[in-house]
Amino acid sequence: PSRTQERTLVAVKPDGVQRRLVGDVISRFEKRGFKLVGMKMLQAPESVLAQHYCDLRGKPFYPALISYMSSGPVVAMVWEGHNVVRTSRTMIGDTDAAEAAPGTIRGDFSVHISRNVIHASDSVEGAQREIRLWFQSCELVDWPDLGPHSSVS
Ligand code: DGI
Repeated sequence: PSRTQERTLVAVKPDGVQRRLVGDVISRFEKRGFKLVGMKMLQAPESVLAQHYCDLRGKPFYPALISYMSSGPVVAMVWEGHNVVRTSRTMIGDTDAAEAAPGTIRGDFSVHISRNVIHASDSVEGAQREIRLWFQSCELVDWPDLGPHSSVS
């Protein structure tokens, strides 16, 4: 049943929205077989960004990171499926664009770590924390998956 499936938070960052990459990102996750259970466009509040990146407070790039993430809307999504946290990290590629393999989202669309197009949670616990931070539970839709991926557990 879908409720026992893993979930992750994916967000197209302001540069990705500006560059019209939202559709491509959604398409990659859909084609991979993951199930979209939440999605919204928003201007991220600084309080959300501060909690989202609390581990990085104190890093020299932190102020620029918050300013970049506030520079325009983001598209936040919750994707569900077997091993979705780990597979999403593989799909987005290395944090540093120079290390991101071609074929990954960052490897195809980014040249610099500070404009790396997309976020995806890096652990199951992190994903749970981030989903709670970005979405209210009523914004997540538990629709029945009748497709070819429904029996994967
Ligand atoms: O989970 P990731 O986004 O792959 O990486 P992270 O959680 O270590 O860092 C969050 C974001 O902070 C990352 O997507 C881009 C930015 N960042 C991380 N390390 C650096 C950085 N930005 C700059 N300019 N320099 C860094 O060394």
